[in-house]
Amino acid sequence: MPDRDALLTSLIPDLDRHRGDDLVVRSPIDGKELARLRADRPSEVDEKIGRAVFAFRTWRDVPAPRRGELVRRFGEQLRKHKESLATLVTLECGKIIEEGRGEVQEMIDICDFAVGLSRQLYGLTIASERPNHVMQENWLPLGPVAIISAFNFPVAVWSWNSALALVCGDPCLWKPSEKTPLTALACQRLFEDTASEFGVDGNGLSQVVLGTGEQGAMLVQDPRIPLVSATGSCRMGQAIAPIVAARFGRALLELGGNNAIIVTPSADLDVAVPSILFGSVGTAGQRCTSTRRVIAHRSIVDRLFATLSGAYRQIGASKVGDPLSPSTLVGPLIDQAAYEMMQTAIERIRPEALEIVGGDRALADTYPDAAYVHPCLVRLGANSKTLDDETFAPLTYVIPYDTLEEAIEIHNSVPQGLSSAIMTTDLREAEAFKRYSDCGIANVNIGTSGAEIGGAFGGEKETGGGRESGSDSWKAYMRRQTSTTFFGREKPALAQGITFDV
Ligand code: UN1
Repeated sequence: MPDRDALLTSLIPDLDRHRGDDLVVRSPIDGKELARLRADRPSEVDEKIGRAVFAFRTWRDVPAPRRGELVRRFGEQLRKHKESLATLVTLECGKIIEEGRGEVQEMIDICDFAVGLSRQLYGLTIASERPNHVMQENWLPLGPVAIISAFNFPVAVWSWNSALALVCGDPCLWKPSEKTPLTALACQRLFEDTASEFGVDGNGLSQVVLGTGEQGAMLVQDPRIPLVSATGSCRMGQAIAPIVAARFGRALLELGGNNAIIVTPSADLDVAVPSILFGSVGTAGQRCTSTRRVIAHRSIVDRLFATLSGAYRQIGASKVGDPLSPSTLVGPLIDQAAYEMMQTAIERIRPEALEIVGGDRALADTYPDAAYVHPCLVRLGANSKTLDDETFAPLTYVIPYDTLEEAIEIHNSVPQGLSSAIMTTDLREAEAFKRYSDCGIANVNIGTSGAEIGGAFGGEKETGGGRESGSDSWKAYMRRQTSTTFFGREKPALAQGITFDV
């Protein structure tokens, strides 16, 4: 067990500046208090937005590759502090240390990606219909970006946004989850140190706004912020989207998932089972990409359920525990409320369940103030009611199917559309699935969680439609300008062949 105070003061030397009584931060490992912090007052949020607007005026004129250099150096800092930051991630959000390291690695990877991108913010050259005209597309910095992040990826999702926003020329305002503000302060500190060595005011380019929904709402409402990138529940997205739309801002939404894996008769179960287990019980089922449903062909569902339930029992018996211990695979839920939501979901499905494995509280004697659970696997019949809700916990339903069409119909029947997977060795099934899955992510022989940063990340339907991280997601952080230049000496022609002789 690391010395918690020593870890906090080494990563956040100015922690005292943030102390107060508004936010009580507890470690989900044992429910013990880590710190009490002060939330930003409305006037302070306003001031921070003003500072971001001011920083934008100079940052947008710094050449993009130079902006990339700052992000490169930030990536170096992250490499240097990977172990301590990963430990703080584990301490504050409860994911196992191996995944804490993975989360910081994801930050390093997106920094590398953004550095390369800083020399590739390409626009098009478009053929003009008029003689001696050049038409081109320019991608220009957008302005301050608000990043609202969730507890489960307390730092990686911020970095997907901030690394891209910074190379695109946009300062960032970060409102972390009230459950994980310490990791945000640690990242801010590393960023400010990097920025001051680089010779810019890091406190304008990136700022943390501490608080709850109230402070988040101020960012959402403010017309000085052209882009709000928010990760959280569908309910949160439904509240944010109309407010941003009413002021003609852009919202980039990463909301709930209800992800499924289809397992076909041709699947290699040695490939399928580990993917299902990581997706279902990894991160204690608290990823937006976690596997919530396994839709298995009737011919294999008995065998699959037997194998999975054996693994669930084994994990429940010996692999649930302190996430800092290297042998643990399932850490605690974030808090008691998450535990209660899981129990409510289990009670709701119980009348229809053919079999339920796990789901009860674990380690209650050792950690009376924390919420550890035995991961839960529920076997259902073919005609179970639609499982519309995302339960943010290790709770997975196994559902049988007869035809692939039916499997895809069950798969697409939920309101969310984030991640999906099929386990098959049949090329036809794989291609049909990619075509008809309605999700932003559709994997073959890979589970639903654990996406690489290089692809665009996000989903359709109630997941919100946003794409962040890789591919061309950077375009959300810039404004597109079409520019036509006439360089001839003759009288310029009008488009569409119009004559307008005076
Ligand atoms: C999230 O849970 O909000 O694909 C993000 C994954 C991770 C990111 C999850 N790279 O599971």
